[in-house]
Amino acid sequence: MKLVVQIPCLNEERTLPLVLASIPKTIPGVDEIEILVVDDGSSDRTVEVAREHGVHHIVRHTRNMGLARSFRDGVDHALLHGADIVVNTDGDNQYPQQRIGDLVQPILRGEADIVVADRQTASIEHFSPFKKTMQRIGSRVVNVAAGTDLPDAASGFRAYSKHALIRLNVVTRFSYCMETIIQAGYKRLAITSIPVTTNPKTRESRLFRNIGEHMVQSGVAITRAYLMYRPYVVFAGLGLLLAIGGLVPFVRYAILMTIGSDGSHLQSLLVGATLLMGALLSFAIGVLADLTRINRTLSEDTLDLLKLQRYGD
Ligand SMILES: Nc1nc2c(ncn2[C@@H]2O[C@H](COP(=O)(O)OP(=O)(O)O)[C@@H](O)[C@H]2O)c(=O)[nH]1
Ligand SMILES: [Mg+2]
Repeated sequence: MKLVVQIPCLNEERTLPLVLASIPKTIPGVDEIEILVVDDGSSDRTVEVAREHGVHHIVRHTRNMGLARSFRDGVDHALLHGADIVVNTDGDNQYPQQRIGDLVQPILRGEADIVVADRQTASIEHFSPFKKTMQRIGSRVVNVAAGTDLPDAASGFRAYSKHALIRLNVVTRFSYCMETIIQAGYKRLAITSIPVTTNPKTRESRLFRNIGEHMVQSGVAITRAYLMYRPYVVFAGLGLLLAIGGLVPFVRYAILMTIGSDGSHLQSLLVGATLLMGALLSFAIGVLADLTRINRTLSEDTLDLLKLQRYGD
């Protein structure tokens, strides 16, 4: 059983040593623990610091390619080097690496494919009430979309089994955290969570300048993932709304004509017809999107087989 601890880094020379020092050297049930730093085009001494501390693997991007891409490249490297479990933690020492042993237990016991560390955001002091509320709502939206029940969907401190990593295909540039959960839910991977306490804040977030940006990007990521996996829900829902909205003026027109009311009431017909056309369009797009989804499922099955060949069983 080999565990690779992956740390995506963008200019983390200051905090990386703290992260590395707190990664456990032994974990019951794990034979080998290796550390992988993904340097995403840092301009500071992140890579030198990683080398000085004897990190086993360094994946380097010559320029910044974003967190989702870094996650993918890191996972590819880890699996190629025989990882059975990959734990992801951040380079800013926000997460308690000492808990990695607990994080991997549900996977070792064969009870989970993904374990998400719940930061218990309600009790984090430096989170504003607004951020806490947004965090709760965001997690709920993800849970509804994924059919899961996770308290903290945005947490980046997670363990993934090899099986989960082969099944997951990250495609968006931002917020891969949300995307992976929705995909995992759709692909019926078992996700669970354990509570952890985070370390004091070391610096401001680099991924998001403010909560507004965080919300917009998470919203976009969730919508995209939803459209990718359950497009018919979105388009059939929209089509139904438009159809009902379109039928009302038609019925009104019919009633007014039957009782022989004055005037032509053409506006009703016009509004009704436009809404019904919108409904039809939405249903048609829904069918197309669903066909694309089927195609996507087939390509993903092929990709699974390719990955199994690449990484071995
Ligand atoms: N690969 C990569 N990692 C990044 C990038 N921006 C931030 N990170 C890393 O992602 C992790 C989380 O970033 P952080 O700024 O702490 O965001 P937070 O999750 O909002 O606290 C840290 O390990 C950063 O070094 C980026 O553009 N690319
Ligand atoms: Mg952070």
